[in-house]
Amino acid sequence: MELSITQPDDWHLHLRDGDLLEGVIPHSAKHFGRAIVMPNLKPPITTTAAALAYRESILKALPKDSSFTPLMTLYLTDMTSPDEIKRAKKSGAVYGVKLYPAGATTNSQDGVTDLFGKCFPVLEEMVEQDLPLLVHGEVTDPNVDIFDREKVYIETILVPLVQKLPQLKIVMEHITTMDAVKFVMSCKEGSVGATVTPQHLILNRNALFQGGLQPHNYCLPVLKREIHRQAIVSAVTSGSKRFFLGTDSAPHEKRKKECACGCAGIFNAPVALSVYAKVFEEAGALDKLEAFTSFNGSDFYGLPRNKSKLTLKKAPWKVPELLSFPFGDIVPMFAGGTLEWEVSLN
Ligand code: OTD
Ligand code: ZN
Ligand code: ZN
Repeated sequence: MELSITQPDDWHLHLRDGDLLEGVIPHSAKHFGRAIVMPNLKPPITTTAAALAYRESILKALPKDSSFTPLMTLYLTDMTSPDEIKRAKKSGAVYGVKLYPAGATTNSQDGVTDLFGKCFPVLEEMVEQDLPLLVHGEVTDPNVDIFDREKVYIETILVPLVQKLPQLKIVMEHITTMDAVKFVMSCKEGSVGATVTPQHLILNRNALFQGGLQPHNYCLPVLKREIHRQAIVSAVTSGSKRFFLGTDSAPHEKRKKECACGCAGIFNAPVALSVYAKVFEEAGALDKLEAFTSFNGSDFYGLPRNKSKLTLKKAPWKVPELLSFPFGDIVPMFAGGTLEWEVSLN
């Protein structure tokens, strides 16, 4: 069996910088036409000038024949100014502003502490400039159970935000719960969308502990119960335009995952399309796959769909155990496993 689909885009990607960038970027550029590049570097990409410089280094790191296009984002802080939003839009290179609640995930310590206060003028300017807010939707209160942090964020931040600023375009990133599905479905189509990762579609929280602690399945937001996984599978395979592909591929060196205080993040770029295809096939919804991978995201962002095609072949292939780079090793998602859909490039 073969499926020919319009080339997909990745609407949520961590490309890192330096050696790591050079090592991982070919894996995204091979399959995806464009990607929304997350700004959680050290230091974070908080200005348009920094986003433009980062964009240059991404372009430099690309394989020679690649036409991959990075779509840049700004990292929102309590200090971001409305003028910075104007500059971002004017640059033509920035496509969204990323909201990390301070402390919610990797390199989020400079994130937002006062969204409805200090950040409000910036949000109003984003409406003006038609720049979407990309949200890591989890509360950071240590008293809230880690499995409830998305639900509580929706109730305490997203519902009031949509009420206060209904014109603001929002992407709820990497949704993991039925609560998030319900929230997105309750909003106006085209104004609130969501990205969905391969791991949250195919794994539930048991995968963190199967046969022993599994650090390579640890990411944030953390994997959830099976009922939540089923809810997001139903959402993406329903054909709704509100949900689109965002891998959240987040590479860390093996030694930083396999240690006493392992980093959060799953490097899924090499396997993402195979996993999405498997999920849609198992749901009997292969006819809905292309809209999810290749139409819904660009339509939401108001960008043209890709013109080129890519073929998915139903053929088993072995995921490498390890990817070795001059700086160290990275363990990909499903390392050493066999996947059933192979990407073949036209
Ligand atoms: N989650 N790891 C990272 C980011 C994401 O919240 C995220 O988007 C990372 O390493 O940058 C992770 O587990
Ligand atoms: Zn996030
Ligand atoms: Zn991410």
